[in-house]
Amino acid sequence: MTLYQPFLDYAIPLLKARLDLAPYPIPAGFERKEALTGKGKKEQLVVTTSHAFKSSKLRQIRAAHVEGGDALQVLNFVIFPQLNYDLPFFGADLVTLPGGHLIALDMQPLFHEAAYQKQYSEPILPIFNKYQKELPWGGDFPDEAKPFFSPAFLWTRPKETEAVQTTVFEAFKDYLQAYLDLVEQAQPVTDSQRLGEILEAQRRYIDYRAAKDPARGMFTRFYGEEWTEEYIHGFLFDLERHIPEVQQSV
Ligand code: DBV
Repeated sequence: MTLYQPFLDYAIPLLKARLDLAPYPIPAGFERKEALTGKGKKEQLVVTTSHAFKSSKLRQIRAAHVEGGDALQVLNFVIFPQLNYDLPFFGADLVTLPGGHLIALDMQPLFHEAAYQKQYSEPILPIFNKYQKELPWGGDFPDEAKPFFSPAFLWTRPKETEAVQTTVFEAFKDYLQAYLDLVEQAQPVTDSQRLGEILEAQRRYIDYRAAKDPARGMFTRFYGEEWTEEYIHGFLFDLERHIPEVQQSV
């Protein structure tokens, strides 16, 4: 079973159609990684593949796709805008574990000012409202993560795999299309104070996600600590490694 491959098969051609898309380098050893887990009848191959692109307004568009049988499917898909745009991050965390499905979809804000919400969250609320009935609030999540989510945060734990294949897939398409609308409309920021605030907000978000990556335990078990830490800091949340060159291009 490959639950989330259709999501990628939808997203990548859409990005190509709507953006001036170019490849983003994936460090050696991270394009594809395999491990054999379990013993005897429980033996299971776990394959992680990485995908990455950029465009003139988006510094890094990247996906990590983990496939390890019916009880382990993950697609973590995040878009990091260039530092001279105040665009939110596109964040999708689509997770299937033995305990069930866990879905997070959002345009994760840099700021919480009223004007920012009006520009970047309000346009998404009709989509959020459309799905909220079928995909109800998923319950507790870490308090310290709350500042990183918008009022349109879709957070849900569907009981049925079919709901992931239908409703969640439709929601993912609508959120991604709406995000690309925001990207299309975005104008570069030139005010130096605002540029400083954007850098600070991007760092806050990315440093948090690298520090608290909920997949750290899983990756460490499969592929070891060294590979995992380098994957997190050198690919999944890599801004700190690229600060000199990204600042130059602003
Ligand atoms: N999550 C990631 C990356 C993943 C990934 C890069 C490549 O950020 C997968 C893989 N998320 C993943 C896995 C789990 C979760 C859980 C494997 C299950 C962990 C487990 O149960 O063992 C949203 N993802 C979660 C949870 C939340 C999110 C709230 C459950 C709570 C938790 O375990 O911490 N997405 C996540 C999050 C932010 C976000 C916290 C914060 C900004 O964007």
